[in-house]
Amino acid sequence: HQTIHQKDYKVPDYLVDTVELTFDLSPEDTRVLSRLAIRSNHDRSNGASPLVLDGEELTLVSLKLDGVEVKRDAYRVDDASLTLLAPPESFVLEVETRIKPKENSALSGLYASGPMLCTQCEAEGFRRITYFTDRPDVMAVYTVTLRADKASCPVLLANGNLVDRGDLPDGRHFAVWHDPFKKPSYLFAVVAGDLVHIADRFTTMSGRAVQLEIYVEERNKDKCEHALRSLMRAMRWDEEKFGREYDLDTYMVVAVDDFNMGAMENKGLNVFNSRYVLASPESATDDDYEAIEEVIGHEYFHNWTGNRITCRDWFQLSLKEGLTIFRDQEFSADMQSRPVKRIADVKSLRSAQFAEDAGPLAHPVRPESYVEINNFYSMTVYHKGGEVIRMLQTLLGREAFRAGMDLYFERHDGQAVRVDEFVQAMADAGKRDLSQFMLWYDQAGTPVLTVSDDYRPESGSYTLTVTQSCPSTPGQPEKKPFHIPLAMGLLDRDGNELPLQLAGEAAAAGTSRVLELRGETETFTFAGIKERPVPSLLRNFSAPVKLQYPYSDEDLNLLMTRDSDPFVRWEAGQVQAVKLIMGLTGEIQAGRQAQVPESFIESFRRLLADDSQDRAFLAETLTLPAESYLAEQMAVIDPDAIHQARELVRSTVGRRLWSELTAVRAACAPKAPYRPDDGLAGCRRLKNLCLAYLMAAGGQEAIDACMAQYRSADNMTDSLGALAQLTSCACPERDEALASFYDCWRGDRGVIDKWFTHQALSRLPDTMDRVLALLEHPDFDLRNPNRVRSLVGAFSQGNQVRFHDAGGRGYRFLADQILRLNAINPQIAARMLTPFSRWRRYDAHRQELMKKELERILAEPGLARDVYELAAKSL
Ligand code: B3K
Ligand code: ZN
Repeated sequence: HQTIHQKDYKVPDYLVDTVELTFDLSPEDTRVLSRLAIRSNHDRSNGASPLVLDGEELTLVSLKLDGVEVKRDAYRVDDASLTLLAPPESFVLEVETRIKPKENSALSGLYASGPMLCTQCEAEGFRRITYFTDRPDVMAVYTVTLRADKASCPVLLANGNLVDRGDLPDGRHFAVWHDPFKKPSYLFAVVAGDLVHIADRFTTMSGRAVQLEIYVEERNKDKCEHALRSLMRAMRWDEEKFGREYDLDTYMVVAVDDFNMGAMENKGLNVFNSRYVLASPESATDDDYEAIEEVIGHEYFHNWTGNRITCRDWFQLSLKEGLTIFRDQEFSADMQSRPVKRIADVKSLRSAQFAEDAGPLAHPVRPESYVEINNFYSMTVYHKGGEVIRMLQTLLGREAFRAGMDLYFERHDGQAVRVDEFVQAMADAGKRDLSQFMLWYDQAGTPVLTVSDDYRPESGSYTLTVTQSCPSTPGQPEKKPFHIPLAMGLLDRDGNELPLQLAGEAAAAGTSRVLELRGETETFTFAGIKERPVPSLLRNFSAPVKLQYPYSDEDLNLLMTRDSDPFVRWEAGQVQAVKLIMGLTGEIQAGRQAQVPESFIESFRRLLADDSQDRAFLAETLTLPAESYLAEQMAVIDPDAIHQARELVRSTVGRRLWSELTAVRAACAPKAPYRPDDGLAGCRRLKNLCLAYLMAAGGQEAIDACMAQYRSADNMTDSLGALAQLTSCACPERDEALASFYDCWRGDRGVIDKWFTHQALSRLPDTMDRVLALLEHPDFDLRNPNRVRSLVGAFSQGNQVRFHDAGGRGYRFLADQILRLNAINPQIAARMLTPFSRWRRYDAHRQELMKKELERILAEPGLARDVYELAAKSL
C-alpha cells in the first residue's frame, strides 16, 4: 500500500468545468453515463500529460472523446484508474460504466440501504460511481439526470435544484437536477427510493424563501419534527452569529439506516445516519435530542465552511472539520447550557483525543502523510482542530475573530484552499503574527504545562512560571514551543477575584485574562497582591493541554466553590476525584485495605444539599472521571484496579449518602408528563445519576426503585436510566427488564441499538459471554454500522474492565470481528481497531495478548488498506 505525502501536492493537470451525469438506477445493476467538459491546466510545450481518472469497482462500457470512440491503444484501464495517454487541450469525454449498488457493502459510492439507493462520496467514493479526477481541488458544475422504476423509486433526489421531471416508457420516470455552485466530487449526492418527507419554509435574512425537506421511510414520518426545527434554528443562528445565509432554494436531508459516519454535508442534499434524524418523545433520550441538533447544525454549517470554501487537498481536512466542529459546539452552547456543553466537549477530547495523541497513531491536526485518508477523520483532525480554532478566538477576541471569518469568506468564496489561507485571514484581521501558532497544525502531541509560583509579601508581587513541553510522537522526536493562550485569574483566600495587573502595567485589567505563552518557559509577575493567592488556571479550558500545578485540597475546595469560571469549578472537583481514585488504585494494587476518606463523602454531601446549582452542572460535578480517563493517568494501565477503586467510591457514596441521594432523586421526580423541550433534561440526568449511586450501594430497595422507574417511565431517558443500572446488576430483574424492553421495542432500530449497547457495557463478569451470544442474535447484523458500533464498539471501547479481561477473550473477540468486517466494510473494520492501538500502555501479559491479535490481523490475506494502515502503525 502506497503512502501519500503532503509535500508531493501538485496542481491538477486537467480541470473539469461541467459534469453531466445520467443514471439508470437499479440496485442490481446501475448504468452511469458521464459527460465531462475537460480542459488542460498544465504547460504543454513538451507535449500533453496523460489524464488519469480515478475509478474503482467499475465496469467500463464505452469511452468517447468529442463524440468519437477512443481507440484501444489511446487509453489504459486498471483496477484504480482510467488513463487517456495524450488528450487534447480541451475536449468532451463521455464515459459509460456499470456498477452494482446492492453488492456495495463498504457503503462508499452508490449503495443500497434498505429499500433505497444513496451515495457517500467523501472522501474518495465518487470514483466508485464513475471515472473522475476525484480530488477536492477539481471543482465543477453538475447536472444530474436520474431514471428509475416509478413504483419502487418514486423519489429521485440530487444536489441543487430540480429543473425537470416526467414519465418514461415501461413504468419508469426521470428527474433532472442542476447545482449552480461549483463543487468538488466529494459533495456529490444522489438518493432514490420510496420515501416520504415533511417540509417547512425558512425565510433568510435577505428575505428569500427556502424550502426545507426531511426525507425518511414512511414508518418514520412522525420522527422528523425535531430535526426540522433544529435545522431552522441552525440557519437562524448562522445568520446571527456569522452573517451566513443559505444559498439554494431547497435544503434536503435524507435519513438512511446504513451509514458509516454521522452524516454528510452534500450540497443541498445532506445524507444522514438515521440516528441523527429520527426522534420521538417515547423512543429518544435527552442526549439523542441534543445530538440530533448538533449534527444537523454541523452539516448545515458546512455549507459555508466546507462547501462554499473547500479543501485544496485532504491534508487540509481540518480546515473544514475543525472549523465546523467549533461552529457546531458554539451553536449547541447557545441552544443549551454553555458550561455543561464545554465540560462535555472537554471530557470527550481528553479521553479520546489525548489518548490518540499519546499513542502510535498520533498525527498532527494537519497530517503529513496517509495511506488511507478515511483513517484521518480522527478525533485529532476534528476535535483538536476545533480547539485550535477556539484558541484563535481566545487570542484574537470575539470581535477580531469574527472579522477574520468575514475576511476568509470574502477572500476565498468558491475556492479550494489550505489551512494557511484561513490562518492568514485571522492574522490580517487581528493584526497578529500567527506564524508560531501554525505549529498547532503541524506538530502532534499534547503539550504539558508545568506551573509554579512564587509570592513575595514584602513587595506584594506574585510570579507564575509556566514551562511547556510536548512528548515525542511518531516521526516528530523534538517539538518547538507552541503559542498557547492561558486564560487565568487569581483568588484570595476568601474566594474573591483579584484585579490583575502585570508588572510594568499602569493599572489592573480585569480579573480574568489571557496570558500568551510562546517560549519554553515564561514568567508573569502580578503586582499589588496582598496575600498568597490561589491561581485559577486554564479557564474555560483555553488550550488543549495537560496542566500541572501542585494544588492542595484546600486550594481545590476554594476553586470548586468560589471560582467565577464554571469549567475551573468543575475541573477542581475532577482533580480531587482523580487524586482520590488513583490513590485507591495504588492501595488495591498493593493488596492493602482501601477506604474512601470522610472529607470526600462530606464534599459530595454538601453538593447534594445545595439546590441553587444548575441540575445538569451538578450532575457533571457528581460524576466520577471515566475509567478511560483514569487509565490515561497511569504509567501502566491496570483496568481491574481502576475499576475496583472507582466502584469502591461509587458504592461508598451510595451507602453513606443514601438518604441524600434519595431526596435529590425525589425532588427531581417528574411533576408533569415528559416533553423533550421541557427544560428538565438536567433534572433527569441528576436523578438517573442518583439512581446509579443507589444501585452501586446494592440491596433490594435500590433494585425495586430501579424497576419502579423502569415500569413507570414515560420517556426513554428514564427508561434507559433504569435499564442501564439493571444490566449491571446480578439479579433476576435484569433479564426481566431486558426481555420486556426488547419485546416493547423490537422493530425500532435505534432503540434496539441501545438494547445491544447497554448489555455490552454491563460491568458484570459474564458480559463477554453475553456479547458472544448477542453476536448470534437474529437482530445482530455485521453489515449495519450502527449495530456493529452498538455491540462490538460499545464493548471494546466503552467497557474497559471486561474488554481487557486478562484471559484475552475480549481481544480475540475483537480481532475476529475486525477480520470479518474487513471483508464487508473496511472503514468500519478500521474504526474498531482503536483499542488495540493502545496496547503498549498495558502490562506485559496484556501487551503480549494484544500484540498477538494485531499480528493475526496483519497476517490476513487481502487486508484492506484502511485496516492495514492502522494495524501496521499500531505495531
Ligand atoms: N464530512 C463528513 C465525514 C466524511 C467521512 C468520510 N470517511 C461528515 C462531517 O464531518 O460532517
Ligand atoms: Zn464535518
